[in-house]
This record gives sequence, structure tokens and C-alpha cells, in this order.
Amino acid sequence: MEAEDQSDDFTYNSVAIQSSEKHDRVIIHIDIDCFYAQVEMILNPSLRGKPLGIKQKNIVVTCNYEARALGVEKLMSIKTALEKCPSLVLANGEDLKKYRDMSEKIYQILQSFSPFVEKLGLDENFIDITHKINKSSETTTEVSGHIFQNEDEVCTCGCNDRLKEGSVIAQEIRNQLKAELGITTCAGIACNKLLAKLVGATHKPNQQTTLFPASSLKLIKSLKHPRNIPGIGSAMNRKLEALGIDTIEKLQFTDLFKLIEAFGAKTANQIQQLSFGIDDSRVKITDKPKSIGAEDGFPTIKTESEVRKKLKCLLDRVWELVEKDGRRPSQVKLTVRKLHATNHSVREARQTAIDFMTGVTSNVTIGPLNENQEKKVITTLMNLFEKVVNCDESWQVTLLGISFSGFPSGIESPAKNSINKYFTSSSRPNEPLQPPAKRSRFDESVLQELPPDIRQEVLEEIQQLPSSSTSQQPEDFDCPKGVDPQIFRELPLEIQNELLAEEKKKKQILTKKPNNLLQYFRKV
Ligand code: DGT
Ligand code: MG
Repeated sequence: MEAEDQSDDFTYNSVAIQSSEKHDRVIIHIDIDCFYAQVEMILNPSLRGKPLGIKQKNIVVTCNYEARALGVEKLMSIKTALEKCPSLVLANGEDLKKYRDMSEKIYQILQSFSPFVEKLGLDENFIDITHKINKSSETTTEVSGHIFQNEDEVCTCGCNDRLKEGSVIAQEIRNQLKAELGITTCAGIACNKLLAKLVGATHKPNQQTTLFPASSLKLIKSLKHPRNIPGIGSAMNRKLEALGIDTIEKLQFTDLFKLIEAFGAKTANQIQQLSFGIDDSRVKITDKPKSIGAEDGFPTIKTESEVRKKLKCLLDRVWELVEKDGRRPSQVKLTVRKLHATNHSVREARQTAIDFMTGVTSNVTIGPLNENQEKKVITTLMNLFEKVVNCDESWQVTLLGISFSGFPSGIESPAKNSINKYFTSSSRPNEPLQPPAKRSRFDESVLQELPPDIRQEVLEEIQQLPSSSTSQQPEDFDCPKGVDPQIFRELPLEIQNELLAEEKKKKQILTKKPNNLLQYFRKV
């Protein structure tokens, strides 16, 4: 396409593509300000007001805004950070537990505003509050916080009023997070996830910004380069650059067939839509993890008694997480990394059923392991160990991991499952807990209040919930090979996507199948 043709086509194309998108949703994206640093300052208020960096190995993974003002940046080496800011105070951020705990508390508060909360890594959440917007409201609400470059263009579908109301709810959510947890956040309010995330980052820290759909192209074009679109990771970006696509506008106007050749039809369509700010992926209710575990690496271990000792420490750590989760596992898995004489290491895992809580019904919340139960788990794990390592010969291991899975399905643990919690009627408190027919305990009146398309999706989701407590849930989710799923789940989403993109690339080389756009704005 000739350069001089582009502006006309741009108007035509963007209107054509935009008109295909409805503005009927109100989505809030919440991102915690300098997350790890805030947690450290909350736990140790004497750090407040000082430039603070959080270190993992030799990197400052994040820093507070005082440190940023003095030139420290996220992911800077400690050496450079200290050169920039000699007064930088460093806190060790290698134990993620405190961040995980705070993340969970944040999630609980968000869920009290809407059941439609999607957690991204530890510090980001999308909340769909469309069903909370008062459609009959005649009073014009003022926007709470900033408006992204509004030039009084008003869409006729009423979205501006809905988004204004959304901004008031976003402010309430952020106020509550501050009041209850002392944590400050940024929020973006828009009619889809992509735009909410992008607009939330335009005013930082501790601020919120609303985007009216008429300004969405301005926002997306302000990103300039396709790599700045969430969901376009480095692998995809390299491919785009190889095609000469190095601006958002070029991506918008590249012939779709050219993109299809490179990425496959689905991905090609999605990335071109994203380049116009269109994202119809819905807020996917975050489910409980399918497995809970931890791994520990070390120089070498050569005796069974050392293995036993390590497993005991690991079990203490992992069981604390299982207890917090509240569901009873029925499977345990042991992962071992063996070091061979040739100095190469191999990971192997074995899984088995555990019956150490026989007699406890699946609806009962679990507690700490007693001595007998602990012994039983360790014996089970040692049996698994002997399946992986031939203990009659000499051996060395450099990593051990324990993970529990096979949790009861959501339908059978209503108090713990977000969607169940929301839709379970509280009007029949004395009804005995019976194994329900699918959907039978969902409060139909709440369902009726939802917009029809969301209601349909929720109903489909409810139908898909597994109903057997004994069936073992699949362990795998989208996690690259060789990466600890627990750690992977907690990485920032951009990094998850990059790893997934690399993994996908490897698979494609093997299978020669077309590419797909990743997890980020996946339509479920
Ligand atoms: P913000 O949102 O700009 O105010 O600052 P943060 O610190 O909240 O940054 P964000 O939202 O990108 O990431 C959330 C937390 O995740 C951050 O506090 C530290 C951790 N994190 C971010 N990027 C990386 C990374 O590349 N590696 C590791 N290990 N952790 C990271
Ligand atoms: Mg953040």
C-alpha cells in the first residue's frame, strides 16, 4: 500500500473495524504500585521515604518511586543501581511468600466487588463490573480520576456514561485496598481488557485513568511499536520485524494474508485487531491452581537420610500452602533432578495417590498434618524416590520437589470456589449439603441480573465444572517445559507470554503447525 493512501484507508478501515466492536462492557485493570517494594514497606514501615530496591540474585527486580526518582529502574543490575543511587536500601525479595500472601488478600477484596476477577501474575487483576452498572441511572456521573485525551467525542451507545460509573467503582475498589491493606494501586477503566491495561499505565503511581472508546485509537497509536502491545512478545515481535512491521500503523495496514502466512489465521486476526485496540477476550474467572508444590535446588545430596530431611522441610513449606488453599489433595508427586557421572542432569517425576486422610470427607477444610500423616507422606515420597533413583548404586541429586494435586472439584467445595461462592444461594442456609446436580445450587436470580452474553458464558462455565471429587485433575496448564509451574504462574504476564511464545516456536518447528496468539487476551 502506498504511503499517501494510508490516511484515507486508515479512516475507512478503523471505522470499519471499530464498528465491529461493541462497547458494552466495563473492565477495570488494577496494577499494584511497585508491588514487592510496597509489601516490604508495609511490613517494615521504617523503609518508607527511603529509596528502596528489591533484589533477586544480582538484579533489582523493582524499586519504590523514591528510588525511581533518583534514576533506579526496574531490572537494573545492583551494581548500576548503586552507582545511580548510592543511598539505595536493598531488601531481599527471593522469598515470594509475603508477595503471594498480599496478592491473595488483594484478590479476595476484588472478589467482593465482582465475581469476574482474572488474576495475572501476582500484581495485576482484571475485573469485569458490567453487571454492576446501573443502566437506568439518569444522573450523569462525573469521572473519578483522569480521562485519557478526551476531546468531547461521545459514542452514541451510552458507553461514556457506563465508563464514568465504572471509574467511580474503580475508585471505591482502590480506596478499599488502601484502607484494608495499606496498598496503593493504579487502575485503568475501559471497555476491553487490552485498553484497560494500557490506559491504566498512563498515570502512575496511585492514580486511575478512564478511556472513552472514541480515544482508543489515539491510545493504541501512542504505543508506537507493536512490541508495546501486551500479547506481542519478543518472539512474535522478531517475526513482525522480519516482515518489516515496526510500527502500529504498519501492523494495522499489513495485508491480512501476509500475516496469516506468518502466524496462522487466528493469530493474524488477533494481532491485527489488537493493533486497532480491539480485544473481545473476556475476563476469565481465575480458578484455584490444579497443583500446589515447591522445589528446592542444592549442590548435591548423596544419601537417603539427607533426602528424607530435605523432603521434610519441603513438605512443611508446601503443606502450609495446601492448608491455606483449603482443598484436600488426593495425589502427591515427587520431582527429582539426578546428576549423572557425565555431569548432565535429568529431571524425573513420579506421582501416586495418597490416602493419609482416610475418613475425612471432601468438604472438610484441611488442617496441619499430624505426626502420623507426616510420616505417611514422607514414606510415600521415599517410595517414589526409590522408583526414580536406584539406591543400590551410587547416585547424586541436585533438586527435590513435592507437589499435591487431585483436588476436589469446585462444585463440591462451594466456600472455596469463586463462582460457586457468588452463585450459591444464601437463602437456604439449613439445607443439607448434597452432591448437587450440575447448576442446582447456583442462584438463578443472580444469573438473571447478568447481561445475556455474560450469563451464557457463565452458564457454559458452570456446565464445564467437573463433578467428580475423585477424578484426578490434569496437572498441566500452559507452562513451558522445564519451568516450575508454581514459579511460572507468578511471573509477570509479559514474561509468561514470552516464555510461552518461545515454547510454541519450538513446538512449531517440530510440528510445522501455524502459530497461535498466546494466552494474554485469549478468548475462552
Ligand atoms: P509498577 O507497576 O511500575 O509501579 O512497579 P511493579 O514493581 O509493580 O512492577 P510490575 O507491575 O511490572 O511487576 C510486579 C512485580 O513483579 C514487581 O514488584 C517485581 C516482580 N517483577 C517484575 N518484573 C520482573 C522480572 O523480570 N523478574 C522477576 N523475578 N520479577 C519481576
Ligand atoms: Mg505493578
